[in-house]
Formats: sequence, C-alpha cells, structure tokens
Amino acid sequence: MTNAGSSMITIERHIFLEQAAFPDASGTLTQLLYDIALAGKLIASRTTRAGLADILGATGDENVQGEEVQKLDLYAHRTIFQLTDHTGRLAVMASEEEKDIIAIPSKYPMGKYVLVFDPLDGSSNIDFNVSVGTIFAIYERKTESGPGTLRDVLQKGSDIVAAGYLVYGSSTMLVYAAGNGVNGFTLDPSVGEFLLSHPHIRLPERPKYYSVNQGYEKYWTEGIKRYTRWLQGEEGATQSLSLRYIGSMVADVHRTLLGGGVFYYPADSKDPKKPNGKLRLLYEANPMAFVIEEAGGYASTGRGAVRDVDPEDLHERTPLFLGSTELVRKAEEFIGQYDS
Ligand code: AHM
Ligand code: MG
Repeated sequence: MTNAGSSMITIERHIFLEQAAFPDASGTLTQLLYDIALAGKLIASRTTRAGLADILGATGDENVQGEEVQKLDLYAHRTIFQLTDHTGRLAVMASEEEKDIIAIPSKYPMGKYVLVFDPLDGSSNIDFNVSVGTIFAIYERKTESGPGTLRDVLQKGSDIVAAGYLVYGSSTMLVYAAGNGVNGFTLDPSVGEFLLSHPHIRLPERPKYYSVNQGYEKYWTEGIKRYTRWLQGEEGATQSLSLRYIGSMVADVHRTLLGGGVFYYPADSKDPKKPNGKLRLLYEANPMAFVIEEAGGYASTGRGAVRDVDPEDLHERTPLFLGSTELVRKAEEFIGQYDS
C-alpha cells in the first residue's frame, strides 16, 4: 500500500493537485486542510515529549463530558483554534472540549466552512504511551451570513465536505478524505513534512480483526453478544476473526482501515446516563464514518447509516459499527433480529 518508488509527494503538493481537479474551487478548503496539517505537526511535537515535560498529567479541571481534562487535550484544542480562527475560512467551530459552539472572534472575517473536532481523542491513554489522535470534519455553513450558529454545526454526516484524523503513534500520520478517496501521509520528523505514504486507501477484501471492549460484554444486548460470537466463528459463521482493542478510537479505526475488519462501540447498559454508548456523533463517529465509507466500507448505528442521523445536540452520543461493509451489515442483521 505504500508508494515506495514513486515521486515524493508532500501534503501541500497533494492537496494542491486535488484542488486542480476542480477548476472552480477557491482554494479555501485546501488551505483549511493545510491549517489542520500544521496543527497536527505542533500537537505531534508535544505528544512525543509527553513523558518528559511537566505537561504530563491532568489539569484537574473537568470537560463538558465530566471527564478529567489532560493538559495535552487543552494544548491540542487551543492549537487548532488559534491556527484557524483568524483565517477567514471558518464561520464557526465545535470541539469536544467546549460545551457550546465556538464563535469566530468578531475582529476576524467570517468564512464559509464549519470545523468540528476532537482535539485529542483517547487522551486517557497518554500516560501509557499509547497512540492518541485528532479527529475532524469540515462542512459548508448552512446559514447565509454573519457569525455561524448551532444550525451550521448540527449537520448530518452525509453533508461532510472533508474529514480525517491524525494519529500520534509510532509515527505521526494524517489520513483524510475530501470526496476523492482516502489518502494517508506520514510525518517525516527530520524535515517536518507530511509525505504521501498511503495513496488511495481501500479497506482490504478479507477482514482480519474485530475490535470492541469485550470487558463490557455483560452489559450488552442479546444481539451484540450473538454478533460478537459470529465474529469469533460461531452462530453459523464461515470465518473467525482475531480480537484487537487499543481503547483509543483513532488507533483502532486506523488499524481497521488498513487491516480490514470491524470496530464497534455499541449501546450498552453500563451507564444509564449513556444509553447510546460512549462515542460522540459529531466529532468522533461521523468523521470516521466518512473516511471508512470513502475507503469502501460502511458505518452504522446498528440500525442504519450513522451519517443519516440528524443531530440534535452538539455532544450527543451514538452506537457505532464501522469497517468492512459485510461485517457492519451483519451487525445490523443481528440487532434487527434480537434487539427489537
Ligand atoms: P475520549 O474522547 O474521552 O478520549 O473517549 C473516547 C475514547 C475512544 O478513543 C475509545 O474508542 C473509547 O474512548 C474507549 O472507551 P472504553 O475505555 O470504554 O473502551
Ligand atoms: Mg474523544
């Protein structure tokens, strides 16, 4: 899947070449993607030093989800905001770290795009040197003019213009899709550039792994329990898959994208306050669904395409199944049969 042997393509050149295919494009989206790539470089330079500096550990504050905020979360959040607020490309933003929508300061020009992001997903893993990531999606604004509103942010995943993620792992990668397939770039730290390393990513034909927090099995519905047994080769299955679960969504989805298989975080009865599971629709599920579907896969709530869900709340949660289409469809089948 790597492009060893072909000419070296930086992310800047790649985004520029993609834009050239659309003669009417203004270049704004291109610049916005480039802003995110730059933010990713800055965040990566911090995450790789996480164990060294005083930045390791929690601030003691809680975010809107009632979780302890790690300092790196805040750094990532601020970096993305500060690199994009003044550019005239955005009308409004939303982040996992902010309860309300994030307005563009009035001293700056208003743009036509909307950015939603999870600045540092999986941050509870930082202390264990496990990969974490940034997730983002870009929409066109719905309102005509003036500051962007909640209506601009509460859009269906099917309206996404571009989405992707950065994974801060053994290397830093940026994977994104803008309606023309999925491409992956690896950061070469010696020159500080993202280079195209994974062109035209497609989910492999033969799935390898299923990925779920099996520790929660006792909280699952009958349909999810049976579906998981089917993935393991029971319940009439003709194949059996290996289990891989990191507990850091970006890393789990990245492996699912490259290795094939299914990642899921179903609705469960673990926490009555979270009947739809843990993952957030706007800045976790939908962007990943867009990437997976652009690569030939499918993403579902278990009862239909996740990108068809009409969001009502900035931080709403959704059950999520994504990966190889036939495996995700099978989840819908089991849920339809046993959990109605
Ligand atoms: P976060 O946004 O607070 O970091 O939580 C989301 C993370 C995902 O990266 C991951 O898929 C999930 O939480 C793991 O949750 P669990 O520990 O319940 O399996
Ligand atoms: Mg998150």
